[in-house]
Amino acid sequence: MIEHIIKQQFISPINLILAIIDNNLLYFSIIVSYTKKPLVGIIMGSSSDSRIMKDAAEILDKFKIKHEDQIVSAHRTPTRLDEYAKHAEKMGFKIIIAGAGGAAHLPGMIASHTIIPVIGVPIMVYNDKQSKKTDNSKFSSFGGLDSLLSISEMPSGSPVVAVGINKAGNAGIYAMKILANEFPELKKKLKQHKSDQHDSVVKESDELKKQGLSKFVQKKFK
Ligand code: RP5
Repeated sequence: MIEHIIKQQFISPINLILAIIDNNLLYFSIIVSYTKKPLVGIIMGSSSDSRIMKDAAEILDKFKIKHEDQIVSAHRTPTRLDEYAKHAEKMGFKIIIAGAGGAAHLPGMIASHTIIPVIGVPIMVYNDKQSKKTDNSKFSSFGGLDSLLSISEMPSGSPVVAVGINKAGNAGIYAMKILANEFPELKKKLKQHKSDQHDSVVKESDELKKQGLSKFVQKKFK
């Protein structure tokens, strides 16, 4: 059993001692290891995507899952994309979350270079980096549908899963669900997350019932 723990890639001496103290050695080593190395690679096609993609990072941070974040553009840095896929495999990422807007080829192209599962985040382009641009030019012409279809309509044999437009937070939760198959402690946290969601909806419903619909809306959305 201890040999198994030593073989775990990122266990530090102190964690090993702690694990030896613990009766359930394997279980403890698993808890420790998922907090020690990046298991998820987050990439995005442009810095303009970062304000959306941070939602994925925040969820992973909340559950103490390490991630590595980079900008990789399928169109503007094609060789870097190839290198990134190799890097992701070398790092041992279990999942890649890839966000892109417009002609969103990043998730699909990364998936074509690696067997690591890719979760695509379609982004409604919002680029206000150049102040001279008019308001219209800040947004993609198709409101994110362009990215959603670019990501989801992959050819047979080369799948990428897609979350909703701008729903990077959901990509983070989905990544955790995949990781939970390997890390039992995450399963517990996800169950707690589900139960918290339930409680918060019931709480709001109680308030709505008590105040009446009209007052509830006035108060909540003033
Ligand atoms: C895509 O083009 C990026 O993912 C981004 O959403 C979109 C616009 O890029 P910028 O013009 O904002 O750099 O490749």
